[in-house]
Amino acid sequence: MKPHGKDGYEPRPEHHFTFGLWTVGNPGRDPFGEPVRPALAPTAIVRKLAELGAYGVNLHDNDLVPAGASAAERDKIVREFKQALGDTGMKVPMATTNLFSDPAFRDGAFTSRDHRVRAYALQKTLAAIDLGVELGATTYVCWGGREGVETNAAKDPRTALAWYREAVNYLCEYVRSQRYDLRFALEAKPNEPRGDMFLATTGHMLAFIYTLDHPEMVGVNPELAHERMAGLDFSHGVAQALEAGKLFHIDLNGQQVGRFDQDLRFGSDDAKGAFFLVKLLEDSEWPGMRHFDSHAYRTEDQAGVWDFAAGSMRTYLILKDKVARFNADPEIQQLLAEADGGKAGARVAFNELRNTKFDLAALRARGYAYERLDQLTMELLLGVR
Ligand code: GCO
Ligand code: MN
Ligand code: MN
Repeated sequence: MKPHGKDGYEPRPEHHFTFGLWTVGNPGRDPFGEPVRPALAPTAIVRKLAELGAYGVNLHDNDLVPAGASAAERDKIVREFKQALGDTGMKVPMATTNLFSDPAFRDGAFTSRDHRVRAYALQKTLAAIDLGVELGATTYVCWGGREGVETNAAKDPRTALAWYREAVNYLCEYVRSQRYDLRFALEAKPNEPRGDMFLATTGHMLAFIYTLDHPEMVGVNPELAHERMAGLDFSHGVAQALEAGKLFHIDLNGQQVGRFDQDLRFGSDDAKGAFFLVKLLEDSEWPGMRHFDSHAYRTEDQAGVWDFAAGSMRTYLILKDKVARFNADPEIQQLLAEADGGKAGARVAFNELRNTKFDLAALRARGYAYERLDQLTMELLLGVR
């Protein structure tokens, strides 16, 4: 599996890799320190990512158009940005709104206790939806950065959920009224920046979606780091979304369990977890965007940021190649087939099942050889197989 290029791991647009303007544009500010890198112009980001082989860029409203820009300023910025997209062939598949930086959102946006803040959040989102659609986006991510609490004295979580639902319903109605070709992808996070966030995991989000007026318009945007922060197996949440036809988008990165939101380079922390995620996406032939929601270490200068971006895509492609090897590995495949205990028959009738005699002694005594299977997987990943 070495199609083109030097070693077959060179990203190309057809791989559908995307980055947020806010990811490679992250200046390295953290709660303890100032930015360490200068801000990059969105047009410069577009050109560099195109050169590296990405398919597109995603953005928050304010990543492109600064808050408070006049209509004329907005139009000029958008025109120049479109020019860069046109010159490079880069796409904007996803757009979103920043509903967390403005101090007005300190108690949440869609779930703020103050109804005026909830209305302002909707107004800001409608404008961001218009911008996204203008740039060609067909997916709209809702990440409720401030949708949570530090104290449950603040609000009844059922009321907060009702406000949240009302907001998403309103947005769906807007998209329908405008006849936009746009679907929503809800992104869960367990905590940070709020003490606890509502709809903490992809599973919570999935259940919530079916309580909406237009569940068909809404799916999820699971993020690796967020599920790992909750100590969960990311690929299980993604699998559930895939199975339900609700994986509308994905945020790839790296994260150690039990830490702050690290947003590490994809595959840099847990190569094995990343491998099984890529396996899931590739085996299911998921057609969506491979979006990296992560940023370079704060230690890096600009060159390090581009190393980070190139490395994210390269790791994905290396893991994709490993997946093909795993699937074609006769020993691995044989172990899997043996674990099945022969071929399963069709669903049995109740009476037939009632009368079936199982060799329980054998079932109780058998092993599954998963130690061997995992070792072979590790050897494949470590490059000796
Ligand atoms: C985070 C989130 C964000 C969102 C982004 C798009 O933890 O900061 O992951 O990066 O994905 O705001 O909605
Ligand atoms: Mn995140
Ligand atoms: Mn994210």
